[in-house]
Amino acid sequence: MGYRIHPLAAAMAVAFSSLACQQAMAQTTLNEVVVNAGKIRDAATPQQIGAAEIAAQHAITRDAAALLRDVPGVSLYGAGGVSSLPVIHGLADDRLRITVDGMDFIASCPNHMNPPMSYLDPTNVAKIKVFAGITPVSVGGDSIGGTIVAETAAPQFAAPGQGTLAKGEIGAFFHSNNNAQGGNLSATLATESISITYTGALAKADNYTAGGDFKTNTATGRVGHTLALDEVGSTAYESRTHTLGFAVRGGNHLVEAKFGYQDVPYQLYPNQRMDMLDNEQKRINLHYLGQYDWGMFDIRAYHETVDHFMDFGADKRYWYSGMSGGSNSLNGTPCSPITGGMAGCAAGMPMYTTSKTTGLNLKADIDLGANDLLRVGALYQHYTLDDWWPASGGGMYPNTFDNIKDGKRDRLGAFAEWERRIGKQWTTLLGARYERVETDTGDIQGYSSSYATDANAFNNRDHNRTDNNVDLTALARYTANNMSDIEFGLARKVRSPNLYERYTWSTSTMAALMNNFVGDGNGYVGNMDLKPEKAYTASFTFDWHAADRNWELKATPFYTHVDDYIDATRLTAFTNTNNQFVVLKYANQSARLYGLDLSGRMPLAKTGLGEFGLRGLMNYTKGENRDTGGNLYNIMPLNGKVALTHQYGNWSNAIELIGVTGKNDTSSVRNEVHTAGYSLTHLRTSYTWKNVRVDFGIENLFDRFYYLPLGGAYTGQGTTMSATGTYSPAYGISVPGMGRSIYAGVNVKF
Ligand SMILES: [Cu+2]
Repeated sequence: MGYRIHPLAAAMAVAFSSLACQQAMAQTTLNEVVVNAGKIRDAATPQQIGAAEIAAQHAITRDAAALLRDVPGVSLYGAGGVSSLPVIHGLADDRLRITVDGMDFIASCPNHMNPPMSYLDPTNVAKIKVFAGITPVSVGGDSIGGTIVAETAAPQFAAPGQGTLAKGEIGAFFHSNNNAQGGNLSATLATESISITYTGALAKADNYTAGGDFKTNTATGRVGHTLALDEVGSTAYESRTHTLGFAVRGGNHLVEAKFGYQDVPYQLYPNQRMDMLDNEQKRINLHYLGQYDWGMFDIRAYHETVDHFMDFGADKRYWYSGMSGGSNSLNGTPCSPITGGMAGCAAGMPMYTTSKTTGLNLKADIDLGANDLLRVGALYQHYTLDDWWPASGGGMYPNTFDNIKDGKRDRLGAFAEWERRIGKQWTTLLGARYERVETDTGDIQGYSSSYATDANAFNNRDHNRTDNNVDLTALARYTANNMSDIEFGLARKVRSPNLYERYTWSTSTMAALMNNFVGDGNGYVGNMDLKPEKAYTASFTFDWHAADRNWELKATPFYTHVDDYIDATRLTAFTNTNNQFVVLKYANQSARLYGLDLSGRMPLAKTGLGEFGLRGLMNYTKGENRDTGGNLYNIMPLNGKVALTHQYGNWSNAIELIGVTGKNDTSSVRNEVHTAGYSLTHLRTSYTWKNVRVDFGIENLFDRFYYLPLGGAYTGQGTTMSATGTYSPAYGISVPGMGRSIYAGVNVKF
């Protein structure tokens, strides 16, 4: 364990802290100019995570999805260190609509290593809205669960008469457990009508260690360095995120151009066979927002390219005795199979993915008098995907393996939504959305003739599929008095299969193991006959609160039935296999999910020593496959969180207690591994002085060992190509959570 702070980051923090005393100039954002306060109280009230909550997380996490962990109803699938997948009420990944500055990104990787939120660093997120219950059709589409709307900062302009606005922010952070460190910088230069902003962030971490010893398998001669007994293999990462924004405003009009570039040189995966060894995203986002007499008009055009590369990372470069003439190093140099098969090392298995996404979103809010608002909009998205694996050793030659070739997924949609206020107590919302989703691929080939049976069967069929999907939402909000609100609604939502679900074709165990975006260690084979998933959801939110929201208590029970839920069935060869990883084929079945979120907060005492308060959260979700009677995969067991908070002047402190019950309702078709219950304690403190914010804390104070309930199966070290666990990884180990970690962060505004 090291405690070294990057000298550059430290120097930058010191240098810029001298600027801390210069107060930021007065400024205005577009919202003050363009948006007048909504005449109608929104029927849907998403959970909103604002700048203050996000700032409090800067020192704690580099994973933008983790900013959602205190949102009722949300949990996270573990993945790479900066790319966990949000889950809302048991539905995750592509089942949610997740937008980043209004753009719909699609994970382009057979393991979904680059989901939408992974393109954001927490330091460049300004606001996140989570629609966990009923999602209005205006923010939904091609999803059956909730919606997450993540936004970077709105452009800032100088106030009238202010001249030039120049401001910025710089920060650095450090975590002791995995030596995670990094920094962020943002700078804005603006006049009253033109604004330019840059934001950048760097983050880097080693493998983390579990609390206490972890059952690692060192029997098979690991190449490179030897994992410590408590080290969790394949959890290191490095990420570099940059955005550059230009904005011009005049009168009631705003035009923006935002450019994004992210490069992730490596992000290792403890629950996948492969590691992400390069991911590059480039994006352009053009936006117009205007206010007219009749309402508001919003148009956005975007283009994104992703270049993704996978192979065995540092902890999976394995030599094993079954290989002819092998050794785990060559003249003392660790094997480097990635760069091309040094003699005696395990062969690498390069895998490439590229995608291009072009989209157009139109939205108009039309005022129909004081009590009625009509929202209409349209969406176009054109997505292309290629996923190929060049010939490599171990029988994977002489041809390139086409996993998805010339893949295409196009969406064309339109919606209309009518929001109405009835008296002082009721707001209602009715909406309908139509989407046409067309998918297609070209013909494919395997590495060799031994893949011919599957390849011919695939190539002999027509691959083009078109779905016509209709979403409907009815939502009402009733304000009984100044202390209670009820929000309730019904929705029908439809999602078309993604390209990997529909078009991955090889039933060979090796290829199937590569196609897995849930991290359960199993292999998956696509199914061209998949139909879209259709979900029917009923949800209520009871919201009791003080008139001034000094205290509040919210309860959200929910129920969703899904027709044609895309679950999976075992290939024949694995029908009776219950003690190893298996190969599954995607299949439409029916499912239901239900549960309850509870959340609340209250003041405890105001004393001479400051103000004390309590915050709490509880989530329960049950997911069932109605065809088999089994459980759905990766459902977060009953869990809760209580935080005792303390505020004294500029000091803010908290003790957080987290309790999670054992995961026993597991998916038997996947041989999903049970995890035991656990509890964790975190200590947090922060001090804010003028423009400086300092954070310090200890996570997992008592260094508890625990397994992540949604972290998937541990395949983070060893010959990770095995289904049986003959070599490491042994079948049946989950991914452990992080042991004790001290964190520190500093942020300076100038
Ligand atoms: Cu990948």
